[in-house]
Amino acid sequence: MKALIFDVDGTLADTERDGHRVAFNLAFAEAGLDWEWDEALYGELLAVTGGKERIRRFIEQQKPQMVEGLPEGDDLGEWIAALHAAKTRHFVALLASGKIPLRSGVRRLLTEAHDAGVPLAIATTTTPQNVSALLENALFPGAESWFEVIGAGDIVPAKKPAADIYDYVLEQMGLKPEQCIAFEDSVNGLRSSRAAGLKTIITVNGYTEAEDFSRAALVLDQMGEPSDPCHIIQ
Ligand code: XBP
Ligand code: MG
Repeated sequence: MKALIFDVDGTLADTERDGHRVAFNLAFAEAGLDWEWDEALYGELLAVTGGKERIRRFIEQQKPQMVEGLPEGDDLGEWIAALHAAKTRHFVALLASGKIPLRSGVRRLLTEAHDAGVPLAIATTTTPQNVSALLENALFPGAESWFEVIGAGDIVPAKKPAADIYDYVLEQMGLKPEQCIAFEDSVNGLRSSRAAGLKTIITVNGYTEAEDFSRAALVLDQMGEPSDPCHIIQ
């Protein structure tokens, strides 16, 4: 085994419900939009990976009067990008406040792998700024140096469930999929890692526990600690 490759959101930390979702709503309020993504709606919108793509999908689903006055065409793309940049600023601030801890067993597993000299990498849809802020604040300052490659966000043309981000990480590390294991939390993530040929371990969370993980090598409730062990779901 030549490397462990980790997804970020939902895998390293439970970032969606109380992190990204809250940051989106703060950015909407700041922009004077009367949009509010509650927990249920956000759970549906999570089917779309990528924050900019998720905002666009929301706009496409709205009745005309909810989105009247928004720019059209390329201007809409720029408007969404600016709104998403504001959301990222709010999310980074949430991480800096220490509000979002690593999930159970993640620090233990990363530390054991690092100490055993097993290379680590990240393959995520979220933005690089968010990865840096999570590692700095929830793991330890300078933790980015533990990861040989951090593949994040717009670095690839197609986001998960496309294989692109995992293919990118494998290519950057000069490794074959059969030499690595991927860690994910969602069916979109599993589709991506499997499309790249990677054996995948899933740790489910509130938003993903009902999804179809039949193509995973192992499905757990968490990575777990000796005092709070994981349970094998599948
Ligand atoms: C999950 C995603 C991301 C986050 C929001 O990424 O799909 O879009 O929900 O982050 P992963 P951004 O599970 O692959 O880590 O707004 O920065 O996209
Ligand atoms: Mg995820």
